[in-house]
Amino acid sequence: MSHTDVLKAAGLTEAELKGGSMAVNSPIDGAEVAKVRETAAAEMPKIIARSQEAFRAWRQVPAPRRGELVRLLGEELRSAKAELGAVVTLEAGKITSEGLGEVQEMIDICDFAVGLSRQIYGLTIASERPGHRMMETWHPLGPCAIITAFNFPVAVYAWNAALALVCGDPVIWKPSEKTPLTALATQKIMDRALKRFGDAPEGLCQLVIGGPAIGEALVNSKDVPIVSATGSTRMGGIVGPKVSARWGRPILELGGNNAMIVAPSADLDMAVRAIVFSAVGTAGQRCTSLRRLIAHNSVKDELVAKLTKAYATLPVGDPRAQGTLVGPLIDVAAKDRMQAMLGQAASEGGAVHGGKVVTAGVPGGAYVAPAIVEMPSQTDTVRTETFAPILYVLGYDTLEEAIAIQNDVPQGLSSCIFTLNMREAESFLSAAGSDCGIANVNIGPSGAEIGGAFGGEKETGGGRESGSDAWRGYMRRQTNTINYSDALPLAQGVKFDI
Ligand code: UN1
Repeated sequence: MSHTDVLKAAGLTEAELKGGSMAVNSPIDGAEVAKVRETAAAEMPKIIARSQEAFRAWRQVPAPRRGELVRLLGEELRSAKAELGAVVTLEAGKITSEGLGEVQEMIDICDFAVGLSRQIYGLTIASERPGHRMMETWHPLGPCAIITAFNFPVAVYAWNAALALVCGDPVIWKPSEKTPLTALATQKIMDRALKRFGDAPEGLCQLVIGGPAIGEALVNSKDVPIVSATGSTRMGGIVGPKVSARWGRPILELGGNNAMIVAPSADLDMAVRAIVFSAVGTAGQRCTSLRRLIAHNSVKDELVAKLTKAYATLPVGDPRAQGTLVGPLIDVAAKDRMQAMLGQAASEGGAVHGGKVVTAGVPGGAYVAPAIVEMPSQTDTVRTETFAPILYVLGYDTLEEAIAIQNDVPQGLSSCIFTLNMREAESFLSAAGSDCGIANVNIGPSGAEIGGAFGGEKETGGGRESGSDAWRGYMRRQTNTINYSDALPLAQGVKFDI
């Protein structure tokens, strides 16, 4: 199928594809596939006002009824899965299975949110005063801006939108400038769900397309109490303080520098499979991609030998072709950055295996062979997140040392250990173990299910999205004390008789 056919199958019209000035290129071949209309910065106040108006109506709709909209969205996503997955592949360069997996992640979070819409529970708390009862109630908070990155162009939107909507918050979505087409296609799916729902307020789910000026309008507006932003630590370092300075609530999911510790008892064959998926899947462009391998010195050489062998046969190429495991990088700049970082690692004493630019047998675009780099120590290059398939390998002798290396980076998203030793596994998960938001045993650091809270510490930004009780970030908590007695006792035994 041609690019245009893929886009048309997802419902995008000629006017949407040609009606603007913002060029969209496919990483598959670098070709320009559309020129979409940008939202003007001057339109933003009206868009935000519309969202506020939608909020006033939506917050009064019972949560289970709000869940019905998300249930319909899940249904619509199920029937559009193949078409939307293909747009993800076209625009983000993911292999077919990962493009479909991303849509499945949207469906999963919709299912989760539908259940949640009947489980927005608060506590009942024992009061110290006779004839009193305490409880807490969770209320909608207001418009939620969702700023997403190119690498998960639709799943991360769905994590936020599905929760925000059942929590009673309208959404305004600003996708990456690199992936507006998946956003337009998703918005059409959402519009179908809204139509079937019937009486959702206008402006409940809005999409804005463009660059920093649009994002800034959302970040700076007091009428947007929640700003959920996914992207680089640099971006989060600007967005977070600005939102906090106006007393808004930032939910940040920023850079990761995810590691795997491979202990002497590890099942090496299983570790190899986990390493290859998490280090080269999505061409190393997941926030959760494996970037550092910390292997016990007794198994390191054997592991590197197995890995270099596996890497040598990895099918790199057109992500639409059956059998391809490594698609393109998002653009030429990403490829250049990868090459520069490999040069830097080599100058710090790294032994580089693979990592070359691939030009033969690919349809254009920026394709690379994944790299393994054996490093003498954890240098600043290793501590830097490079959004490309580079796997740095370090050795260790004691678990304590391995955990110290694992934690000695600015980011704190995902981590894992491969071991069959229970003491090691539990130490890794303990308070003195991994300092990341995600820590796994005998599973790689990427490919998390939606049921857990997703996010990380330190420069990863501290936000939590997706499952568990991440929904609380989209609501305000109200503590209620109710007096059903005929007296007015004061707490803490204070006397104040008049
Ligand atoms: C991201 O890279 O921003 O755990 C999200 C994973 C996916 C989500 C990644 N479920 O790899």
